[in-house]
Amino acid sequence: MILLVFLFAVQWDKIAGWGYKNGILHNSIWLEQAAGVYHREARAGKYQLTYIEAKGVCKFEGGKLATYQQLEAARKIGFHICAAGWMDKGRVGYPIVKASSNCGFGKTGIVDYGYRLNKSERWDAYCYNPNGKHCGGVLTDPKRIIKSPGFPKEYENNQICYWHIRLKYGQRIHLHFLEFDLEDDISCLSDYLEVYDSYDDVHGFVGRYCGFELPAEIISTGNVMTLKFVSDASITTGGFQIKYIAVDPPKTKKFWHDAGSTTADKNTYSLS
Ligand SMILES: [Ca+2]
Repeated sequence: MILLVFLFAVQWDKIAGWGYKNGILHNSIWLEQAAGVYHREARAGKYQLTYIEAKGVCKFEGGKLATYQQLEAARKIGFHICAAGWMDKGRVGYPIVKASSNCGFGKTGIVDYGYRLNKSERWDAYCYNPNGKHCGGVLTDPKRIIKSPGFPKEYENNQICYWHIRLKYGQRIHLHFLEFDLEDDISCLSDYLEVYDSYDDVHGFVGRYCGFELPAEIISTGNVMTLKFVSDASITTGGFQIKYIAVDPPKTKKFWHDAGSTTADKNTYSLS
């Protein structure tokens, strides 16, 4: 019995690591989606979710683990992911559109690992939710505009979005707030944007923002940054637009002088 309690405590610790903090589930990283199917990996990285955890990740966002047929339907419109994930009923596989010897054994189709007997194996998750409010993503372009979902329309209730900016090693990220309007309250408990100077939303907390005052510009210390947007169940406002630009490592003093000016937004495109 003591052993059981101990095991439970260890297990709970693990879950708590990617689970609830301040009433919010810090579940996973949104990666890609098509035809209502999403690929998600745990915040801790690739292949970290047991079957139960994968189910929980999808359920929290109002979806379910995708069936084989749903994954195949997504694959047919170009959903190609080189990472095995849990599907409905404990099946594991991944969708391959373009044959490659590095991934999928040179075949196309769903690479099917079958129904797993051991549900404690750790994989990613494929969720299905045709009504999901999609937001967030992994951004690797040197510049981009990040918008709250639906911008310039008001964002919706009950949103959680993560944007992970990952640039080249040595580069830094310059965040510039263009427009900002989130439900205002003193402690930003209702709707807020959080900025983290790190890969996740645990380390490197920079600030939590709400209301309609434009936050000051932020420059990362490294080449990764995480933005997290949360809205609660009532009252929405205009949302935000944030531009980021890659700042290359300094070469000369002159470079730094020039770093603030940019040739352009001509290549910038938006993501909401
Ligand atoms: Ca709200």
